[in-house]
Amino acid sequence: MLDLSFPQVMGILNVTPDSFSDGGVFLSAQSALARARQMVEEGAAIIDVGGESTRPGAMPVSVQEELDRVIPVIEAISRDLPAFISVDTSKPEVMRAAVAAGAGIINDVRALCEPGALETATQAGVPVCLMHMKGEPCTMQQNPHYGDVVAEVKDFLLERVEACVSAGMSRDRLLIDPGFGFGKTLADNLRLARHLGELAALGQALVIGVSRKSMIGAALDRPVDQRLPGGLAFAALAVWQGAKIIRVHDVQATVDAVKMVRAIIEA
Ligand code: YH5
Repeated sequence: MLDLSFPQVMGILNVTPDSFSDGGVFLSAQSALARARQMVEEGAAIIDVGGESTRPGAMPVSVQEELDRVIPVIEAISRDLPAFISVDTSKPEVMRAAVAAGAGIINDVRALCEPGALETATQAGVPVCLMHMKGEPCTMQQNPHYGDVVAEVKDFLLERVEACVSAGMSRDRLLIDPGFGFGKTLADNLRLARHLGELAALGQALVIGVSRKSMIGAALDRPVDQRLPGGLAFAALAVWQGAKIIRVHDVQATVDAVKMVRAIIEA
């Protein structure tokens, strides 16, 4: 199992043609593998392979399309690289095939809420990251509203953890993620960031993903290619508050930031 006694970096591997952060360049399994290899060399412990775009306004992808995108890449990474593989999907069919192909973590932005997902993930027997999202990717940024965002996210994640445990999953294999940018205003995201310690205190390994997201753009007024310093500051403060997995595009810089914070924590 993945060692989470100290924080680890998860490298994002988009295999979507419409993913503008990676320019849609990593479409073939070979170039995806090359990108994964680079992220492992830079210190990523986990490679998160995703074939569905969950950016605001993104369109749904068919099961077959998603399988065609992610399975060859997971097989290649599993064969060639010393890394854990997570599969960023909400579809039971993709979860099943991905785990058979070598994925060791299911990362579901819909927290196993899709029909059949909870049963499939339980059967698969691998750790699962449960993420909070309000609404669906196509509508989630249309006027999101919360009473107390920290309490709502916490209650949702606890409810999903209990649903997984009731289904037969072991509690120590459940990771939680507040879902930065998923149906949240900038103020909501900042409040969550300020209170990450409360989520870490729930006892499940805490995952966060803010890399290059609009919330950094909005906080700093920076375009997508100038959000790394903001992302590093965010990662450092997340690790300080107990986050165990940081999901990013920029692995090397984030590994250094995480190592620096770790050195201070262990001083
Ligand atoms: C996450 O937070 N996010 S996909 C818009 C961007 C940049 C990046 C430029 N999957 C998460 O990465 N899984 C995604 O604007 C995730 N946590 C977990 N566990 C969205 C993404 C992105 C979106």
